[in-house]
Amino acid sequence: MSCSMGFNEFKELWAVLNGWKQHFMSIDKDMSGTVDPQEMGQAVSSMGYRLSPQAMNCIIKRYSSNGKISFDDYVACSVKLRSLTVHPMHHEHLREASGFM
Ligand SMILES: [Ca+2]
Repeated sequence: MSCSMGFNEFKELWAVLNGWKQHFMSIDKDMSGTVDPQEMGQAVSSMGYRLSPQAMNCIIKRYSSNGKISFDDYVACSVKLRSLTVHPMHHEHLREASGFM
């Protein structure tokens, strides 16, 4: 595996990050620069995820500091959600996953 990143890969990554940044800004309704649990809940459902309030709480606890989610945490959280939902049994999986997140 190559460790160097080509320009095209960089461009792709940049586009992905930019998309996340746009999304992050769009869910930060009060433009505070952080996403609070309520904003995150709306964001998660707008991404098409259906999480129980318990699972949502776990995610917020894991990824926020003082109840606020920064952009970095938001990206980490999105990646986590994505990695959980590629599993074909993702509903079961999410329920289980909420135990360790
Ligand atoms: Ca906010």
